[in-house]
Amino acid sequence: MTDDPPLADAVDDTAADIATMEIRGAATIAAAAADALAAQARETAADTPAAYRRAMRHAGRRLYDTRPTAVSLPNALRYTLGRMEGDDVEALRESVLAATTAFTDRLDRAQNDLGRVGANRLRDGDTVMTHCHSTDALACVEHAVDQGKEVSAIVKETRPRNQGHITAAELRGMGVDVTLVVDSAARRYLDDADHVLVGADSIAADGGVVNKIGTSGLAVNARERGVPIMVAAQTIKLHPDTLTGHTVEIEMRDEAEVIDASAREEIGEITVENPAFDVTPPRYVDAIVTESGQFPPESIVTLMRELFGESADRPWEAPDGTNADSADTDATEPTT
Ligand code: RUB
Repeated sequence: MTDDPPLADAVDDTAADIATMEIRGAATIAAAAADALAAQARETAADTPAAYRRAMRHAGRRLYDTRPTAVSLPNALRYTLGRMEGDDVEALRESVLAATTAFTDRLDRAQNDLGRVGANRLRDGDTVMTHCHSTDALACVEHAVDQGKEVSAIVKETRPRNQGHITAAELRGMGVDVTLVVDSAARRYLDDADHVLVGADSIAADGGVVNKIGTSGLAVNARERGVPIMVAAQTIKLHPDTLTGHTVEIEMRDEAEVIDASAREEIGEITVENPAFDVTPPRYVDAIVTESGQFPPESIVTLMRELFGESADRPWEAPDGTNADSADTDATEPTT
């Protein structure tokens, strides 16, 4: 067993910002993780290849341990650390830096490409209902507006953290008319909506969509009202572990986001639960819009297999599958 190698400040800061949601939203988290790994790649002072690989994996684990639900984070680590190769420190460094740059470019391109696909589903004069704040979903509206279509939005505020306010501000920036509603008003306003448009943190092999808590209730209501449900999600949201029977962990957040200390005191002994995400079953989803085109949820598994094969590796773990890192040592290094 060896001591953990030092982390670049950018890794510690990014991990802290993801955990506290200063950095939030699946795509943004993935981009920030790639940037942090690039900083680690540049700054790691390791003088042997094994020490360098250990330092990079340590950074990967620090980032991985922040929030559990958005698979874009492990997929970012998979993409970048999975391309770490070389026989000396400089080659390893170059490979990680090339991978982080390629990953970030790919993210930007994917969002742009899926935005174009999603925009084709929106007609001039349509109204979308949104939940939470999704950069992938907003890319679809932005492209529709760029195509000259007039789009309006009914924006759910999205308790407890009100990410709907971010969505409302960004839509206004695009010149979209916005009506903000409390979450419980959604069903009433669905009659005025032509689409429900949401993003995703993870998509399971069966086409189930993991997104901000409240998405599933919105989808059920929308189906009942006959309003199509469109999920905008680039392929880094596909969760490869679900191919092998794993489920997606739903993050439980602090009760302080739901109720303040004095109200809690006043109410008396209660349990407060604060799940951050829920799962919308595939039967309530009409289309998943990705950079590779749009898919019915049932066929997303084909795309997932193409991209990940049958199983996904975890390059932030040591080669022996543990976090001990003792399995990866240079011949000249002591192993204890
Ligand atoms: C954010 C959320 C977003 C997805 C997709 O939750 O649920 O809908 O992450 O976002 P939180 P994007 O605020 O808890 O991170 O399309 O930007 O990846």
